[in-house]
Amino acid sequence: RKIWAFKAAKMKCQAISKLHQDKIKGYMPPNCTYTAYDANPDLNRYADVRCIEETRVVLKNHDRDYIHASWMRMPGKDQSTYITTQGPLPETLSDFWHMIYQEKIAYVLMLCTLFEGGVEKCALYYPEKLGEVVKFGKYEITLTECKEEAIAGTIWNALTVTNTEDASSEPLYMNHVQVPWWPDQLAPEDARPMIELYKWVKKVNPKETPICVHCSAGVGRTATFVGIDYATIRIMENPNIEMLDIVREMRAMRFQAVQSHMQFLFLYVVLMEYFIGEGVVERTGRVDTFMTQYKKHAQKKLAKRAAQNQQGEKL
Ligand code: PTR
Ligand code: PTR
Repeated sequence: RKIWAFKAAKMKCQAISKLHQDKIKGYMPPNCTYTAYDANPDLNRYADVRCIEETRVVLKNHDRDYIHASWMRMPGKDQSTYITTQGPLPETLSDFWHMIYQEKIAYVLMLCTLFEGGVEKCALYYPEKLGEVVKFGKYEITLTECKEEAIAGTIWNALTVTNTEDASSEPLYMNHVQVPWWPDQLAPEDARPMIELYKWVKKVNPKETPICVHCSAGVGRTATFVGIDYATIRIMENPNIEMLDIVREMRAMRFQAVQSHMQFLFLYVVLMEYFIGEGVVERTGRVDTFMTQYKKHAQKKLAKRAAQNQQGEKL
């Protein structure tokens, strides 16, 4: 089934156009409110990245019920569910672990590094050495195994989380997978490692438990990754759907999902590569041209960012 050949050709012009970019920039769905976000400024990493009330993850039996985290449910039956969240702050470390324990998360995907360009993007919330134990609130987290077979340039560790205040409670065995090669507001030049990671996550994570994905704000990189799953399902349902509409739908679940134009382009490229791999889209000349243009654009932006980061680290 060549579902997407037509769309792939059409989108080349659309995706790059300024008009298209402006349509998505700053788009906020109507009917979303931000009550708990507004009430907890100290628990939000960024003053301009809100947390939607209607989809927020509510903490139970904890000091407070708020964390800057949103449910992203994939459309249709029997699909994965994601929790998308900001990189924990020193103030929210025990909230983060409470959420992981409460929702029995088996995989946490970290799409950022602790520091980027000399600026802190995420608090250290996990042990870094084999056997090391860290404690946040009532949760003790132990690094039990550094996995060797990590894929797509990721760092994969196994952690055990125990609730020290309840001796009868089960420990939680979970995996922490870090992608250290994706700078914020930008996107990788090559779609293939992302697809590899996406397929792997789909394979290893049981659907009964949500997958927790975070970066720094938890909106740009995070929702672009979750967007692979979401958009794949929506396009298979309706090959004529517009990517703009897909992003708008995602933004009703997570504020500023797929934050920048470059991430929007990247999502296109990932989907095309994915569908080409699945044999449902043809690699036509137009598709190739688009991919090549994207790559050049990405390389330029990434090189600029690397130079800025070097500058930042020197200061
Ligand atoms: N206004 C902040 C900034 O641009 O620095 C907020 C922000 C930070 C927004 C990072 C998005 C960011 O990207 P990500 O969601 O991928 O961490
Ligand atoms: N601060 C910008 C924003 O308003 O979201 C971040 C941004 C970064 C926007 C990159 C767009 C970007 O990509 P491009 O310049 O390729 O459109």
